[in-house]
Amino acid sequence: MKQTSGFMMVLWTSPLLCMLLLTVSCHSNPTQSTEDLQPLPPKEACVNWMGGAPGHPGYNGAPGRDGRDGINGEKGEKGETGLLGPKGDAGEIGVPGVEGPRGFPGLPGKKGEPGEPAFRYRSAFSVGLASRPPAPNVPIIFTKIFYNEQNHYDVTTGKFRCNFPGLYYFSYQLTVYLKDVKVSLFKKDKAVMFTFDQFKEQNVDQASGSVLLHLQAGEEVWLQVYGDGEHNGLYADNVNDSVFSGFLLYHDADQF
Ligand SMILES: [Ca+2]
Repeated sequence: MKQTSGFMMVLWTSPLLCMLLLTVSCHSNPTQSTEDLQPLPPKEACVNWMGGAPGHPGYNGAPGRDGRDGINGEKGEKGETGLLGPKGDAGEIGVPGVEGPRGFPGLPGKKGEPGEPAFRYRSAFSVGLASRPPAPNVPIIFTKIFYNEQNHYDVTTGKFRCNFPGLYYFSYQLTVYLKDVKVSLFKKDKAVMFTFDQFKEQNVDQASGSVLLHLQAGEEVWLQVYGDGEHNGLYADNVNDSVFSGFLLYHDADQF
């Protein structure tokens, strides 16, 4: 072993000598057996050789392979806070919340458009006695006009003429003076209502009556003295009136 090491040292320090040695003495013959290939001990092979000058240092070998990974080091200190990331996607719609308290009243709205008139069909009159005494058995003519806007009462005939079929209200308030009064209310040439008031001496009396009548268009209503002609004590002056009135209460179209 020691000899081998010495021999290797000589080979290392003297490449030229080794080359010679291998060429002259140590190269095997192709015909020799495996045992014959064993190199001769350097002491015997190179005993008579003169030592040469030391060779130059060899070149550095190729870098070795990377070593194994080392053991993990200790955990470092916590780093600084990173930058804010991008905004995430919108979440799902949540469950509706509890109903809130009642709010304050709002401002009043705008004024609406005018509606239809409450009375689309108008018919009314109120007239008074202006000349006396009235003639018996003919319509009493009232020429003092309190109201007759639609002219449905004819001051020349003393008759009210129905223009709108429906229910009408008629009334009269008469002053009785000097004679008895017998009046009847006519509808379409037939007396439907009667009033009789007896006059007393040194007195002024009143007679009145009212009625609801359904009229067809064109039918007429008026007051008339009935009897033998001695019962026309209807009276009127500047402080006493005898008034005949009537108006449409319900039009037939408004009954439904
Ligand atoms: Ca009387």
